[in-house]
Amino acid sequence: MSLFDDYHPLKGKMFQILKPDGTLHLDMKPPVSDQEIFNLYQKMVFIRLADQKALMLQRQGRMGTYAPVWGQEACQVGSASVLRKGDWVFPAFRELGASLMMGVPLKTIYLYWMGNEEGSRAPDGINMMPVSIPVGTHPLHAVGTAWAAKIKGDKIVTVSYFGDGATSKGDFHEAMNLAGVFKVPTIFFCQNNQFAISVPRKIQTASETIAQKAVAYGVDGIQVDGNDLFAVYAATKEAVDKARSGGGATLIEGVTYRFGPHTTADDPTKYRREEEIEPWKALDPLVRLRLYLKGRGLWNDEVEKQVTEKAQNEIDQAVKEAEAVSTPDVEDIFKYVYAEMTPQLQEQMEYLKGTL
Ligand SMILES: Cc1ncc(C[n+]2csc(CCOP(=O)(O)OP(=O)(O)O)c2C)c(N)n1
Repeated sequence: MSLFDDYHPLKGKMFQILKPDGTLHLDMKPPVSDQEIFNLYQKMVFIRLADQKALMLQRQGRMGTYAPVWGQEACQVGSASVLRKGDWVFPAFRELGASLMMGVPLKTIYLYWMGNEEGSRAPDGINMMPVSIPVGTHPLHAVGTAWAAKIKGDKIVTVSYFGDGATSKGDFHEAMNLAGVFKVPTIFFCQNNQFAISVPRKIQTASETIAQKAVAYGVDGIQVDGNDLFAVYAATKEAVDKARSGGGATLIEGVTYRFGPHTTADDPTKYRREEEIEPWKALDPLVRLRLYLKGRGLWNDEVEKQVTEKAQNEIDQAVKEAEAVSTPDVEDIFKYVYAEMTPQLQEQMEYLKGTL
C-alpha cells in the first residue's frame, strides 16, 4: 500500500511522523539522516531570521511591502528539498523559504520586495518562476509546463505553491482537472495556513479538507501536518517519485498556521484573537524540530547560537548588497510593457514624472 492509499483523503487522517513534543510516532522514522535533518533545521532557522529581517526593513521604510512566511517553514523546506535540478517551482507570494531552497539568492528576494524588477529574475539554471500576486493563477502554468515535459519525455516535475484561499479560484480547479486527465508530473502544494487575509479556512470551503478535492479530479491527495518537516518531506518525496515515473499529479494539503500578518499592509488583530494563536505556538515547526534534535544530542544553546550567528551574518550581507543596487528608473514601469510605448503610456509616464 502506498502512502496515498494509507492516507486517502476520504479516510480523514492527517499524516504526521514527528509529534509536537519532538518524539516520533510508533513504527515511524524520519525520511532522512540526522545530519540531513540538522542541515534542514539550519535552513529553517535562516528562513525565519531572513523573514524577520524583511519585516523589520519594511517597518523602517527600507522595503515596500512583504508577505511573511513565519510558521510555514516546514512546508516549504520539507517539500522543496526533495526536488532535483531541472524541476520547476511556481510560487505564490509567500515563498521566501521555497525560493531560498531552490537557490535564489536572498539579495534577489529582498530586491523584489524593495520594488526592483530585477528581483523577479532567478539566476540562470534555477527554475524558480517569479512571484504570482494574482491569487491561484500559477497552478495552471505548473500544469502546462509539466504537460510539455511529459510530451517531450523530460523526467522533470513541477510544483505550485498556493494557499487555502487559492482553492476557491476557478484556475485551481481547471489546473487540477487538466492534471488529472493528462496525468501530468505536477505537485499541487496547498499551504493551508488557516486564512486568506481575513477569511478563515472554515468559510473558504464547505469541504471537510482541502486534500479531499483531489478525489473529484482523479488525482492522489493527502493531508499532512505542515508543521512536521518529516511528514512534509516524506509525502512530497513520494509524490515527486511517483510523478517522475509517470504516475501523475498529487495534491498535498499542508496544515499550518500563518503567525504573522497577511502582508505588512495587514493588521490581523482586526480578525483573530490572541487566544486563537496560542495553541498553534506549541506546534511551531522550528520548536518541534529543535526538540527532536535535542533528543538526539544534536542541539543545545551553543549550537543554536552558532547557527543563528552564521545566518545573521549572511542576512546582513544580503541586505547590504540589495541596498547597494541603485533604485530603478520610474520610466522602467512604462518602457517594457510593449516593444514601443503607446501614446497613452507616454502620457501616463509624463504625468507621473511631473508628480515626482
Ligand atoms: C485574483 C486575485 N484576487 C484577489 C487578490 C487579493 N488577495 C491577495 S492575497 C489574497 C488571499 C490569498 O489567500 P491564500 O490563497 O490562502 O494565501 P495566503 O495569503 O494565505 O498565503 C487575496 C484575496 C489577488 N491578489 N488576486
